[in-house]
Amino acid sequence: MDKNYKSGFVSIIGRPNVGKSTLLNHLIGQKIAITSSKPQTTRVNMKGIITDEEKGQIVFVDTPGLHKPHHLLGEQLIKKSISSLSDIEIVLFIVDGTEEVGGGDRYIIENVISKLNKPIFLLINKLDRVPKKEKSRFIQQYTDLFEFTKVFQISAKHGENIDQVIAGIFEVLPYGPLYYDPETITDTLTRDIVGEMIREQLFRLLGDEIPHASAVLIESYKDNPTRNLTSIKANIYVERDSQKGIVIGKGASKIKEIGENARKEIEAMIENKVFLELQVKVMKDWRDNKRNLKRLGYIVD
Ligand SMILES: Nc1nc2c(ncn2[C@@H]2O[C@H](COP(=O)(O)OP(=O)(O)OP(=O)(O)O)[C@@H](O)[C@H]2O)c(=O)[nH]1
Ligand SMILES: [Mg+2]
Repeated sequence: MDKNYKSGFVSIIGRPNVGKSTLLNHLIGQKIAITSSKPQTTRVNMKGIITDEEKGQIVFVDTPGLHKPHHLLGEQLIKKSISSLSDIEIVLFIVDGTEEVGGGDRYIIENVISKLNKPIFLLINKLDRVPKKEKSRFIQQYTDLFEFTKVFQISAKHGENIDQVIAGIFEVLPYGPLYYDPETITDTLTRDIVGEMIREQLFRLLGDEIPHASAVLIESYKDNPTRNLTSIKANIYVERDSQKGIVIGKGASKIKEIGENARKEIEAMIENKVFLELQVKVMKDWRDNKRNLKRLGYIVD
């Protein structure tokens, strides 16, 4: 290891739907975290790692959006986000630059960020959609509330000013070891990302309520190298019978569409042909049941 290497963990936090997972994917140049136009998409802390041969290594941690929880699930997600903030070097606090500062962001600044005593970078996202005349006014609103270490206006979706954020991180990071092999981009298992990709289609293809009441578990994942085929069986869990009917759709049309879209995403990621079998099951009120949350992997002992 080069003694001039810098390294460390960097958490990405913010309200739901501000673009945290989109940013993570852009940072590592590959899609590993799922995204959607609906809030509360992310349910896991997912690491994305970049290694610069000369400068060092940054381990980013994408987190669930901070919100007021209405279920045990939400409480657990917020715990996860907050737990990502110990043992890290820098926080990237992302906000939606198309809106004025709101109660949610104020709450996070007052109750989370200002208690951390770590370098906090403010990333004002969705720059591509901010009217020119509003840009400086919105920045002012945030910088009036807190003294951020650095402030960037970015577009996570279009990759604007992301290189500057990375350069800013390397300025602040301490010298340190490589935590992961230089080729590693995440420590999340492929099969877990596959489960997320199925869940992403639920967020994209179903209304507002059902995606939040859904979970996915991979039942089996088998590579068949002689046939260049990966066979995957997954269960989609919903909370009620009526939701099951909607996920399946008329003549199974919805579940077919979900399966086809997810299969294409998975094939692109693993670079192999995929046979995907989906089943929809009811797990009653799983979002408020500790045992079920454990079973689904949302509570880890
Ligand atoms: N126009 C525009 N849209 C963006 C940008 N970044 C993200 N989005 C969109 O914002 C929505 C939310 O993005 P996500 O990355 O899922 O947001 P998130 O913060 O991870 O959300 P949660 O996981 O729910 O907390 C998606 O529809 C993205 O395409 C951006 O720079 N510009
Ligand atoms: Mg997310």
